[in-house]
Amino acid sequence: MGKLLAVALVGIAAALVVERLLTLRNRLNASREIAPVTLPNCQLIKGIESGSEDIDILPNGLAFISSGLKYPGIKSFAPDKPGEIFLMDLNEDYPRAVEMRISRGFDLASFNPHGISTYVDKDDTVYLFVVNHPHQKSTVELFKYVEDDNSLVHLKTIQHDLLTSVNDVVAVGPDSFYATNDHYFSDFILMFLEMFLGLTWSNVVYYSPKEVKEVAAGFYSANGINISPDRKFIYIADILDHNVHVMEKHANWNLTHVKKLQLDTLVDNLSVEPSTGDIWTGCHPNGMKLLYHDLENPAASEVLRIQNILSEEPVVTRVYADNGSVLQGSSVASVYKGKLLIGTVFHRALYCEL
Ligand SMILES: [Ca+2]
Ligand SMILES: [Ca+2]
Repeated sequence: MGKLLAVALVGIAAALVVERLLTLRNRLNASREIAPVTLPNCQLIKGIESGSEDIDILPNGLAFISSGLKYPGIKSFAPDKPGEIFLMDLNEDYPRAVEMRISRGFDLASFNPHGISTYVDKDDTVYLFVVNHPHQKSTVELFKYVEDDNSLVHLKTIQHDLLTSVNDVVAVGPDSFYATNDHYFSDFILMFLEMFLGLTWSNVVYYSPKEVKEVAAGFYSANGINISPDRKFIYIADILDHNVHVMEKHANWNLTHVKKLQLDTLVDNLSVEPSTGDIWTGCHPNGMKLLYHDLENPAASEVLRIQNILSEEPVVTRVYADNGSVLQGSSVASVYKGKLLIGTVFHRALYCEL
């Protein structure tokens, strides 16, 4: 009887592991292949060789690009090189990416930039918020942009017990923001276990110097976050649940659920086009290829434009799709006056004229 029970328990455990593996394969869209969607006027951006995970464009056409992310379990083409911020002026006829100088007093050697967000204050001061992972920790670095010499002055490093595994931020003031934690755990093994077990412990946190609080929870993995042009709604991508959540922002900074738009791809960062309110996303059609980097079978890229997300029938358009032969692992897409920038987690960046 004892042996029978042991065999039964082993059988149940094995069945549970197989069930979890199959569920994880679905969460990663592991069997999806994509049909290409090409754009006629695109070129790879010179000088960006090891990632352009997030891109934020100011209303005047200056694009900030974070580059050189080192993230547990994900490929890096420059594992020993510190990360960088590039600047591109999209008003130029042939925009170039220029590496920005960062002021002294900031530890550049451990700079590992991830999600970014800009904020233009009433006095026109431009602030840049950068998620940083020095030594695999999570901080948010606050910089001031100095136009005269295209440099960034480091103002402060923000660390908090609720900011554990930060992926992206959206600034809502000169020193306040919402942040997504893509996992509950920050340790690599525990992060993988969290994903394997399909736990929904990922959340969104509001941060200001006076108050820090969780404002949304229950995500498989909250990733990109952004705000509507009227600043009433917050958009959050759940990368492992293949959707975009719309949440209403309240006077006390709490968020309440409005709706969720289901897609068929792993949605990474979200950009909002100021003039139309359209959401542009960089997506991973197949997350397995992103996790298991193989040059013979690289991670693909996919850009979606979501129009009228608040309406009964939002319109989702696949603007660009590539099997990785041109661009691997797209994580962001952002537009300015008919010009599209597509960034990637660890690969290059693409500039297109629409
Ligand atoms: Ca961002
Ligand atoms: Ca991201």
